[in-house]
Amino acid sequence: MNAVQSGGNEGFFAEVPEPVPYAGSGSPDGLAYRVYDPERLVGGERMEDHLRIAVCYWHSFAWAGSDVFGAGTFDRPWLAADLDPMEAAHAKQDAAFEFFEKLGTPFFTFHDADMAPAGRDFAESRSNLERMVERAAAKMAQTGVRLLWGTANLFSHPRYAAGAATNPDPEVFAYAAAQVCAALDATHRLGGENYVLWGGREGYETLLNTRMRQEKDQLARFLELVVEHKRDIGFTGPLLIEPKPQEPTKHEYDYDTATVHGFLQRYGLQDEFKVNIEGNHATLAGHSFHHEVAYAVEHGLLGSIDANRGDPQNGWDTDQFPTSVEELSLVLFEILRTGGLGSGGFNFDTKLRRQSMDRIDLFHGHVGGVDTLARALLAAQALIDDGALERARADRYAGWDSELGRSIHGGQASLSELARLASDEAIDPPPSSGRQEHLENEVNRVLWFER
Ligand code: XLS
Ligand code: NI
Ligand code: NI
Repeated sequence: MNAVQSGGNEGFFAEVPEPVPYAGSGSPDGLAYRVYDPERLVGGERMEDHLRIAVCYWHSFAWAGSDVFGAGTFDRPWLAADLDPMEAAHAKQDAAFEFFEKLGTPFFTFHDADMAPAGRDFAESRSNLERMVERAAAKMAQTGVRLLWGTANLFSHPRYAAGAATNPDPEVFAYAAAQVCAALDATHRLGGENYVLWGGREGYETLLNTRMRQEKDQLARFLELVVEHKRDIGFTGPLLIEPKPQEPTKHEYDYDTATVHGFLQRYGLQDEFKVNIEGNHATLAGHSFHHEVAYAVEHGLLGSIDANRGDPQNGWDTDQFPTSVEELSLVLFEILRTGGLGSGGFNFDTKLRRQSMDRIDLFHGHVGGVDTLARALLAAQALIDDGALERARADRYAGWDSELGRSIHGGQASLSELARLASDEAIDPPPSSGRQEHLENEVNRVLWFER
């Protein structure tokens, strides 16, 4: 049986004949959801609508499990080297949509290069993409699967070794612009709800050959062009920047959410972009996932989430499936506090380990990740309903509602008046406990005993 035939009548995932069901907490079946029940209401909203889960095309269908030391290990017949590139792209798309449908989650995400093979020149690449996008549109109509976001791969091809928008050569900038133009058109055609820009190689390897200021000006100009094109074609979804501190470059300009925020403000782009926060990128930047999401929420920048995790003993982007309810509960707590993800979602930007070579492992990874998110959602809603954290925060800052607090914010109190107050009234505020351990216990009370 050749590779493409193996996706024939039985499909590529014949071991999973039916969509993964919700079977409840007692189920010993590894291919059933124990927590994720799309219809279950949480805080008045369906679980599926809260989480808006997406499967990514790249790690799951376009990667054969290679690493820098060795070749691919995965059983992925649609990636066989001897296939005709368009035929392989069709088989890959068949496998992807069969998987999306059987997993039963509502969305997917893709890069241009994941879906369609490169042609001999840009025009041929674009036409390959257009053909694959039409085919995807038919599959979406058939299965009901929707597009959370699209993006352009501006990092794999050797032309992008020195960056795309930040390349010293303006022809590379032009090529990248052409690619984003086509990828944004494709996203729009497929009814995508957001468009993502991850600047993997927008950074530097060495400062010895780099004009940082010029490169950032180029990046800002590139983003302006994307905004203009979005308006021209009538795409209404948010544009999202995905921060990451390094890898593949030694230093990425979009280091973390706060850096992206400052960059956007400096170039007057703060109303045009939000962020797509990835768990493993947060920890690479020396932050917690919770920190990055809280920063975005508090500054009105939260767009969407790439749900994954790193390995605490490794210093790189291992992109593992999330397994920590504790970590994700706090992430979801911040998201629920702000009223939800809007048009964003939880995208599984996740890779199997290289030894997980069977096709069925793709199900195990995703089913576990989805259940972890679902469990965390229940815990987060319980934390909101419980109110202990919110009450403690309100108490801690209550002084700012006093006359003094209001006069400081209102601009009535000058530095010298505050000095006078401190001396005339001999104010001597006592230090007060932050109650950290107590609050940690309160979180665990909810995580452990919430039903
Ligand atoms: C890589 C990024 C990438 C983006 C999309 O580290 O996470 O996968 O999500 O280009
Ligand atoms: Ni990502
Ligand atoms: Ni990543």
